[in-house]
Amino acid sequence: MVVLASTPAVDHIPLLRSPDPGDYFSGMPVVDLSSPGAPRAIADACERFGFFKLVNHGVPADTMGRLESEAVRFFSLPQADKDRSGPAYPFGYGSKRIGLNGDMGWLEYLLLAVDSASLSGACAVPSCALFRAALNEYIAAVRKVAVRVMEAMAEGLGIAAVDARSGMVTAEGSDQVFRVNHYPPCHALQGLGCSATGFGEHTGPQLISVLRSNGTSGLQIALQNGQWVSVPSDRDAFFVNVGDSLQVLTNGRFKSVKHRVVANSLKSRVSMIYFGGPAMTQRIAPLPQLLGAGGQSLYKDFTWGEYKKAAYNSRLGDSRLAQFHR
Ligand code: GA4
Repeated sequence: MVVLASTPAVDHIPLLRSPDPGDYFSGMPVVDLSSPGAPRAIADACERFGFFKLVNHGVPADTMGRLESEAVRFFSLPQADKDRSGPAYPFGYGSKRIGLNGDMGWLEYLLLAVDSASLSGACAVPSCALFRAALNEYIAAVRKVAVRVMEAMAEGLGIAAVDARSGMVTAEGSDQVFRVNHYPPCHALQGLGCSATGFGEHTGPQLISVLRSNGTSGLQIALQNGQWVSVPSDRDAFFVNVGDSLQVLTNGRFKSVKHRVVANSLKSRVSMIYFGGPAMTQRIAPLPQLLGAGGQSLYKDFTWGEYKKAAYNSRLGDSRLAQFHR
């Protein structure tokens, strides 16, 4: 019998306790981006959870729906066709293997480079014109949302947007990444009380991430007391995460939130995530306005390029910020 090294089975994937209805997070902060209270609500959620749900964000349902259908169509292609869009690193199609150091999850995905407002011209994946068009339309829209959210964060912290570098994610040479994930149902574990890990626990290295899913649940976040809670899914909303770099910019005031995805045993989950990172040479250090009385940064100085390199040398679940703590 020939065992293909490129198709690890579920026994290579770490397991998690299956979520039950009691795990649903009842305290989810929901921010209406069109409301005057949004900046304060965003800053408050980022301090308490590093995470919030965003509604009234202005991205048309069509833009979200088109990308979802194109992604479903892509992931339904024969495996050999999808593999032609691989490997995942630096950019392209990947399956089950996450990062470069042996992490595995019950998913397949596309990891894509974003250039100014759209997919990088240098990245030929995906080759389908309709999928590329849907991606570009969605990315341009979600990127605007990311900038509005960063501006609101600054306002909520009482800092002028220009000083808070909310433009970092759109600055010349900014390092933006987009990922489309497909978590197939893991039928093999149905009824066993455990589930396959879709994407293992981690914090995002970037400034922020903006996620949307098809409405199949699976996303969990860790509260500050370490308790894992399930995020009730909502296909019309975005879910915003604070990343490690934003935690540093705010000198620890905003919390980079640990999160993970549990694969469903019955339904497919599709998610699309925009990761806003700064330019490689950008220095990541606390904003002077947030240094407080002592004026001390909690972190050693580093550039985004240095942090990203350290991230790719780490395992998914490692605490990447720990090595930059003073
Ligand atoms: C987590 C956030 C983004 O999905 C990502 C991931 C990246 C990858 O999948 O290649 C990483 C992971 C993420 C953090 C640590 C490293 C890098 C896998 C991994 C083990 C695209 C990113 O930028 O960092």
